[in-house]
Amino acid sequence: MRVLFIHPMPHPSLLILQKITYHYGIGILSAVLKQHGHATDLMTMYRVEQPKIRKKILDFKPDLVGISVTSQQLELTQEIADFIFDEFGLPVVLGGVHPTVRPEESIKIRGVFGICLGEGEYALLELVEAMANNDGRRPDDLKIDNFWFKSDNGLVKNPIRPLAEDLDSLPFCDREILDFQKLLNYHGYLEVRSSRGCPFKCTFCVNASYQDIYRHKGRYYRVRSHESILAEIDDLVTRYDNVNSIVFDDELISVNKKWTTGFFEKYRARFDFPFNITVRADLVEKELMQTLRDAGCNMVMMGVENGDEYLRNTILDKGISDRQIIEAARIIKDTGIKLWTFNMVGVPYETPETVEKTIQLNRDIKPDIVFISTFYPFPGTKLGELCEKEGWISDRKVDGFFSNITVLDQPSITRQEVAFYNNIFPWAIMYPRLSLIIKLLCRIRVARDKSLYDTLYPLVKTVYEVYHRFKVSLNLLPAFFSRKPKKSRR
Ligand code: B12
Ligand code: SF4
Repeated sequence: MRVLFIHPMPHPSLLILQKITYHYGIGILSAVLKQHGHATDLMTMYRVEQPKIRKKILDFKPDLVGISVTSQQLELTQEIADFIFDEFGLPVVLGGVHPTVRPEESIKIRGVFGICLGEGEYALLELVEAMANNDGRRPDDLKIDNFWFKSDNGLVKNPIRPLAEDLDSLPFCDREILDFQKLLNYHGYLEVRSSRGCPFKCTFCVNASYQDIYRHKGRYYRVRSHESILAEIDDLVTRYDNVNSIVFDDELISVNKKWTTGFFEKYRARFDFPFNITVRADLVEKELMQTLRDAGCNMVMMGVENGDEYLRNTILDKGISDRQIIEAARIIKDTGIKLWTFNMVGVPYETPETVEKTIQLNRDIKPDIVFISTFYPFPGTKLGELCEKEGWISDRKVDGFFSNITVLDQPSITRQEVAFYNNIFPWAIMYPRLSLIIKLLCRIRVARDKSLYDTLYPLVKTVYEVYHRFKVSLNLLPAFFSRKPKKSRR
C-alpha cells in the first residue's frame, strides 16, 4: 500500500522555520509502515497549493492520505482533506494532537474518512493492512483500536489501545521521508527523542489531557534504553554528513536523574557532539549539570513561563518557585552551560505588572537567549477550557509560527499591551532604559485613543522583525551551537 503523509504547518513568518522542522510523529509512522513493506511519501505545506498536491498524488499514486494535525492548523487541514476527497476520492485519515483532544470536531470534516486518537503506529498499520487485504473500506467492519470512522450508521468509535510499552521495539524514525541531508546541510543539528510523555500536568500543555485519555492504559512517561538512543545517533551520523550537534527534543529529559546521568556518561564515551536539552528548574542539580557539561552540553532550555509566582504556580500549575528558578540558573551558569529561557505573555489573569515581573526575573537570572511566546488557549488544556468558559476567546486564528497577537480579550490586560510586551520583551531584559523610553512614549497621547507609541509602532515592529530575523538566523542557530565538535565520534 502507498501512504501519503501531509504535515500542515503554521505560516513560516520566519522563513527559516520552514526549513527546520522534522516531524517525529510522521517519521515513526512511516518507519513502521516501511518496515512492513508499504511505501510512504510526505508533503509539508502552510497553504493549499492545489497544483502541487495534484502533481504529488498523480506521481505517487497513494491508496491512503494521512494528515497530522495540530489545533491551529485545523482549518488548513479541512481545506486539504476536502480538496483531496473531492478531486481524487481518496480516503483521508487524520491523526496527531487535535484529533486526539477534539475528536468530535475533527471527524466532522467532510473529506475525512477516519481519525486516529493518540499513538498511531500500530493503529495505522492495521488500517493499511486491512485495506491491503481489501476488507477495509466498510467502516463498520474496521475494528481498529484508536480509530474512529464515519459510517452510514453514525460514528464507529473504537476504544483506545494501551500505550506502546517498549519504545525500543519501534524502529528508528524514518528520516528518508524528506531530504534529511538537505536539512542537516542547512542547520547542522540532529533532533533525537529519548522519551514519550511527561509526568507533570501544567495547565497550558496537552500532557495533562493525554494523561487523562490514557488513564489505565499503561505508563504515560516512557524512556528508551540508553543503547537504543546511542545506536540511533550512531546510525544517523554514519548515514548523514554535516552533523555538528544534537538537540534532545523531549518534553523533559532530566526527569530520572539516574537514567540521565547514566545515559550521558555513555554518550560522552562515544560521541563528541555538543548538545542541547530541556530541563525543569526543580530538577537542576549541580552534579547533574556537571555530568551534562562534561558530556558536551552546550545549552539547556528551561521554562520560566511567568515571573509572578501566583500565576506560575496556581494558574499555570508549574510547581516551581522563583527561588528554584534563580538557583537553577545560577547552577547552570556556574557550570558553564548556556541558559535559554522560555517565557509566556498574556496568560490568563496576566496584568502589565506580572509581565514586568517576568522581565525582572529574566534580568535577574541573565539568560543567554530569551524566548517569548504569546499564550494560546489550546483545546484540551485546562487553561483552554477556562478561557472558553470565561468567554475570552474572540478569534482562534493566529498568523504564523510564533505570533505576538493574543486571541484573548481578558479584562486584566489589553491585546495591545500583550503585543507590546511581546515585542519589547528581549529588549526590556537587555536594555532596561529602552523599555522605560517606550513606556514613556505610550503615555504621550497624540489622539484620544492613540499614544505616540501606537503611531510609531509600525516602524518599531518593522525594526523588531528585522532584528528578530537577524538574531534568529545569525545568532540563535549557529551561536547556540558555538562549540564545534573536535571529532564527531569516539
Ligand atoms: C517536539 C515538538 C515540536 C517540534 C517538532 C514538531 C513535530 N511536528 O514533530 C517543533 C519544535 C518543530 C514543534 C513545533 C511546533 N509545535 Co510542538 N511540540 C513538540 C512536542 C514537545 C512533542 C511532539 C512529538 O514529537 N511527539 C512524539 C511523536 C511520536 O508523537 P506525535 O507527533 O504526537 O505523533 C503520534 C500521534 O500523535 C499519532 N499521529 C500523529 N500524526 C498522525 C497522522 C496520522 C495520519 C495518524 C494515523 C496518526 C498520527 O501517531 C504518532 C506516533 O504515535 C509536543 C508535545 C506533545 N506532547 O505532543 C509539542 C506540541 C505538539 N507542539 C505544539 C505547538 C503549538 C507547536 C507549534 C505551533 C509552535 C507553537 N507556536 O507553539 C509548532 C508547529 C507545530 C506543527 N504544526 O508542526 C502543541 C500543539 C497543541 C495543539 N493542541 O495543537 C504541543 C502539543 C505542545 C503544547 N502546547 O502542548 N513542536
Ligand atoms: S513540564 Fe513541560 S512538557 Fe511537562 S506538562 Fe509542564 S509544560 Fe508540559
